[in-house]
Amino acid sequence: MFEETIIAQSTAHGTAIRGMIRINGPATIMSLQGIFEPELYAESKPYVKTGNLIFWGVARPVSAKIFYWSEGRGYTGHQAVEIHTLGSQPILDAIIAAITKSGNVRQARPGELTLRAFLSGRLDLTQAEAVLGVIEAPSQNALKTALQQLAGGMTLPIKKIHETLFETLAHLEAGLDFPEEGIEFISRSEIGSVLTAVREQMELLQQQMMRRGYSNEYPRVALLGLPNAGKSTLFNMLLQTDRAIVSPTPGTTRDYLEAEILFDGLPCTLADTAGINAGFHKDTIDESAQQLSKQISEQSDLIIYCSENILKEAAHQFGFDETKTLFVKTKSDLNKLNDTKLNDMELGNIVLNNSQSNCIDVTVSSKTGEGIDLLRMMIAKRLRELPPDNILRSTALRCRESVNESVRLLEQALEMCDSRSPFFDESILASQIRSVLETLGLIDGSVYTDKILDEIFSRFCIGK
Ligand SMILES: Nc1nc2c(ncn2[C@@H]2O[C@H](COP(=O)(O)OP(=O)(O)O)[C@@H](O)[C@H]2O)c(=O)[nH]1
Ligand SMILES: [Mg+2]
Repeated sequence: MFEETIIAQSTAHGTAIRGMIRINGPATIMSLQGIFEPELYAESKPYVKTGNLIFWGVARPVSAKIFYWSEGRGYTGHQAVEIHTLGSQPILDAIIAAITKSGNVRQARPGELTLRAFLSGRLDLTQAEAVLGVIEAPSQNALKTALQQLAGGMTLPIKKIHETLFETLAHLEAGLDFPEEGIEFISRSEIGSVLTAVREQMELLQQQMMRRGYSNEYPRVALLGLPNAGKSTLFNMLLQTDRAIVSPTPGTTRDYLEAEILFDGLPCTLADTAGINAGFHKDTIDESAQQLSKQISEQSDLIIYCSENILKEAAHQFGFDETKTLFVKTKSDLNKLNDTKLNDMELGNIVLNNSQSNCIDVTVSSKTGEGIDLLRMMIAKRLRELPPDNILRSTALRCRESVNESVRLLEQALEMCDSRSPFFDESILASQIRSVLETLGLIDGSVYTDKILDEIFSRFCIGK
């Protein structure tokens, strides 16, 4: 496929001050003959040239800058140019039409340039995914994650594991080559301790992927609290719609709703959850709703704990992580008498203590709108403080299976190394380690299938 030369507009379609077109492949320079002045040559070093584009259909020459990369250089490692010129869409269309007319150049498919970069070893698969992560980053934090991954954030740990396993395999196989001499290049227990260390590194990777697999690219914010605390009303208030079903009967929200929402320009996924059951209905639906709340709180980056009477102990009872919780006192328009009554009903064994009120972060009323803006600001502040993830979600979802499978295969290899196991066959262990390597290779793309490539690169747009 590298014999083909491809072309694509890399800047967005439509009006812009500047536009950029990429050509990639062996006929790149040839394709610009008669189109760009002065004449260009396929030199051995990259260069930048300013000149004019001259072609049929546009009356006057259009000034342009050509950035040239020789074979072995640049993003893809192939001969390539970028044409930087006016952002006028008709001009960009005319350039592409003139260049493709020769028949030596065809339109690039989505993600084809990054695919070329991958196939020629300039990027591994996790980095290719990070390219998309950078382009599509919805926030500063998401961008940090993508840039870290692009810089090789995942490549390095996986390379290390690869190297260790390869080395072990080499020792093991060296021993297999000299069976008569009885030379042992590495002992069973030595292999065992190497594999134990590798397992630790892989488990770390596994944990990161599990965590990342929960959330989308946006941080997750969940409204939690007892039934009737006013979560759904607050959800609607924050969304300024009537998406959540609000009802005066406790425990109506048994499923949960999600919406993407901006707080001070920061995107997040806000989830309205089922109330945490405090003994209202002990039926099975409530148990599963409660389960769901617990799960959501674990998977959230920020919890908005809602209660008409906030007590830290209440959240404590449900096992929340207080460091990622905002305590919101709801229904501030209601009077104190009502509060006490509801509090007794809600919390049963927990006695209302006014000194506890200092754990309230903000007091709101969805009826009068009191405190809502402050709450929005506090959420935004917390979102800004979240640490960036170290793996993109798309990568985590794609690789989770492979990591789980390689941990499983590695564990089997470890069992073989156990001195208590009566059976030890070095060649079986060697093939087991090879399976681990092959499965791990799916992550960085040292092993790949057309299907994997298709799934990744079809998500790109043309010109990337
Ligand atoms: N007075 C008053 N009532 C509220 C407020 N927020 C919610 N409610 C009422 O409290 C009840 C339960 O609210 P809901 O949002 O369904 O609670 P959830 O179970 O936590 O989702 C409903 O009757 C709401 O109208 C508020 O700020 N002030
Ligand atoms: Mg509700």
